[in-house]
Amino acid sequence: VSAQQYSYPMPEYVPTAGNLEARKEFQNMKFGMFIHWGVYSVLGDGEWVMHQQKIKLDTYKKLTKFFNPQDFNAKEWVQIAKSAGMKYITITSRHHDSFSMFDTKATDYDIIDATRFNRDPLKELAEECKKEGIKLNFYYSLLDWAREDYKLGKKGDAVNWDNYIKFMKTQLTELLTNYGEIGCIWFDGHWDRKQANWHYDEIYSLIHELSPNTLIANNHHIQPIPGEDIQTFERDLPGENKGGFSHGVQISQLPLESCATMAKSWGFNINDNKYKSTKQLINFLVNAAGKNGNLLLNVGPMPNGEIQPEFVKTLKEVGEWTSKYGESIYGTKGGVIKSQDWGTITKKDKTLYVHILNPSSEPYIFIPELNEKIRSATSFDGKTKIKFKQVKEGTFIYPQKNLNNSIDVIIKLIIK
Ligand code: JFZ
Repeated sequence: VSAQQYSYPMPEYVPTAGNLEARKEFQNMKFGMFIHWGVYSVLGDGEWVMHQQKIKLDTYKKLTKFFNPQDFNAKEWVQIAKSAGMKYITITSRHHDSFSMFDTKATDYDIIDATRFNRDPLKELAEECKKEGIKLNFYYSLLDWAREDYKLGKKGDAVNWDNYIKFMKTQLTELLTNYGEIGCIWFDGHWDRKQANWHYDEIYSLIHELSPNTLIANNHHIQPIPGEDIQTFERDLPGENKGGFSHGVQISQLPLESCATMAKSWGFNINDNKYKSTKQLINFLVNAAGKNGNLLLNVGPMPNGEIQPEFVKTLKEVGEWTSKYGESIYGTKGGVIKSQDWGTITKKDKTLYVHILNPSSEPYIFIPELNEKIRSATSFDGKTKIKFKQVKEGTFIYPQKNLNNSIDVIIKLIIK
């Protein structure tokens, strides 16, 4: 299979100056928190539970009666994200199950009308994020398991498609007018109807007209479509296709973002204990930065509204690392070299940060094709000089043993 393209014309898109600036800001942030939270969280079996357990809509709707997340506290979530070193939050406003996690007039199947919780968590998050300088983004599903107007008719035709598109436009307008400035709308579900006309021309231009600096991402696993501002990679580093979703997809000139889970599941899953270690997650963050991409790292809060303690603990450890070594991540650029067995490089102005994630058994590491003249090589804190040798083919670095750090040995190179 190769990457499938959309089959309808899209108008050329000229991003505004503000949008281009927002893209830069987005790239500099490097690290965000993804949040999958909805009525599915009640069952503790991931966000696909309705589909996977073949739960009928009427039955599934009963979950709204048990969804009363009294322990939800926007302040706590934002603090957890912030102290991990995350600069933005992307939360599910409406997932495939069709349930809206915000106050919407477009349907009654939403958190205000259908639960006794009677609070709008997106509003509370928006206010808290604004206070704390965290950007807020909304995930929005194109795919829908509940709405009549999404369903196909007997002949496999979309009977009421225009109505569905109109519904989405109404909701997107709400999301972009009632919650302050939104960093990004993050679409997902395109892959459910690859040949459908999603009317991206209308949807994207609506978003860019309402809020030109809001970036558009779409987890569609094909080449970016005109109108998009970010290219996403699911469970994957840009260009790797380890997730198996993006076969044949080329890295574009757009800002790049990888999304990944802390365990296996996106939505809360009570049996999921395949927790990634702190070291694995930092590896992912560093490798994404080395490829000029962001990491959007997911948590699936519990039905009571809390983020599970295992995640909180790991994120705290990630935060200890980012607070010490963040200089080598935030605001850097990648793409200096291809990833090496030992690690990767990030760059800021005249400084190269050599990230040795897997120390070699040799007393040196080799950086191929690094020919820029190096003026100095030191440990991350600048206190220890590091030996290096530049040859035609690249640069040898001889890190001392005592720099050993079980996560990432960072060597600073100052180039001319
Ligand atoms: C999608 C969602 O289905 C999932 O629930 C989560 O929100 C994730 C971030 O994005 O994951 C996908 C995307 C594509 C496929 C499967 C799951 N696919 O193409 O089979």
